[in-house]
Amino acid sequence: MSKAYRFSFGPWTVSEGGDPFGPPIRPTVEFAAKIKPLKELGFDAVMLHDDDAVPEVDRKSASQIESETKELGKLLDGEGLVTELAAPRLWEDPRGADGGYTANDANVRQWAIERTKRCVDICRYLGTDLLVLWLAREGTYIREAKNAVDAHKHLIDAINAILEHDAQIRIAIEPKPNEPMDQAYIPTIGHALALASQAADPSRVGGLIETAHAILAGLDPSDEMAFALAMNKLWSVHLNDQNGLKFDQDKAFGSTNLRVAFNQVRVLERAAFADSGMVAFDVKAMRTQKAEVATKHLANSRHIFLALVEKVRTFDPNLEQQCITNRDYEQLDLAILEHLMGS
Ligand code: 3MF
Ligand code: MG
Repeated sequence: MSKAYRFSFGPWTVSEGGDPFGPPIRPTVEFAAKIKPLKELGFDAVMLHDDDAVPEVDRKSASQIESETKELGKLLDGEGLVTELAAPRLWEDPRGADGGYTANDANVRQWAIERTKRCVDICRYLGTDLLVLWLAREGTYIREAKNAVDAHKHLIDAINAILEHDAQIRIAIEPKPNEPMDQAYIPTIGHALALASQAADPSRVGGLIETAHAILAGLDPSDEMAFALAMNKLWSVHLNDQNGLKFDQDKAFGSTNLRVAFNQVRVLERAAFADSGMVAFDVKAMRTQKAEVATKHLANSRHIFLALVEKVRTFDPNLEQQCITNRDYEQLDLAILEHLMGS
């Protein structure tokens, strides 16, 4: 029997509702107020960006980073929360306009690595060994802007510098095929794990799969997860939903396609993912949602996840085996649909 699922929360998922066509519509919630209701909502851990932990992290001394991070650690402790992971937010800094690790400017590449080392230190002070790299601007708007072969080598150099900085740190690459860039360099988990295999210590480089990112790549998220699981490289998940090929919607888990959600839960459940990893929801409240109820997307995602765990556990294994033995996948298809509909 696998352990109970543990859920992790990113403060950016409680947001003000701004979009490219309209300003924020809900007031900003301070970090401490965001994490306050988490336990009640059934969350166990937080995911942080480096500048959530230490604002203006680039301008702080090593000792300031240590003391500010440890202060945050106490706040989290007080709420009974642990830190799942931290991630360097390179994409919001003007220096990272052309990417960080793959920027054409060598000084920018150096800055990106130095800032990431600070994030590794933050991980250590918060008691986690997991650093996530979402390679936001590591790509191009036009192919001619960068030498793509060099860019991939720069990514390996950056990974090696991070690994060398701390002998314990593990890097989970979060692939995404586009947005903000027209084309990102590491669009799928296959790309991420190929990169991992070239690192100085491949055992410390793995992946994080986000539902919407896989769908944007035209792939099935459960198969992306299965690929990583087969290689013991699925170190976290960002569950959400996505209605086709458009901007990254970060809809509540299961909102668009319950069957695709079921299959993600099924692959995690069958691999006993709960024994080693946490489940996070990278979800966004609809812009229409009023401030008082702007955490429902998180609570609802967790609710649907747990309901689907039950659906996975209660699907008749004999019926499944019979259909597979008879190669009667039409029957299997119907049985799954009926099970999901509760009929
Ligand atoms: C973007 C994302 C990011 C990452 C986050 C964690 C802001 O599409 O998914 O969310 O998940 O930066 O590292
Ligand atoms: Mg994500």
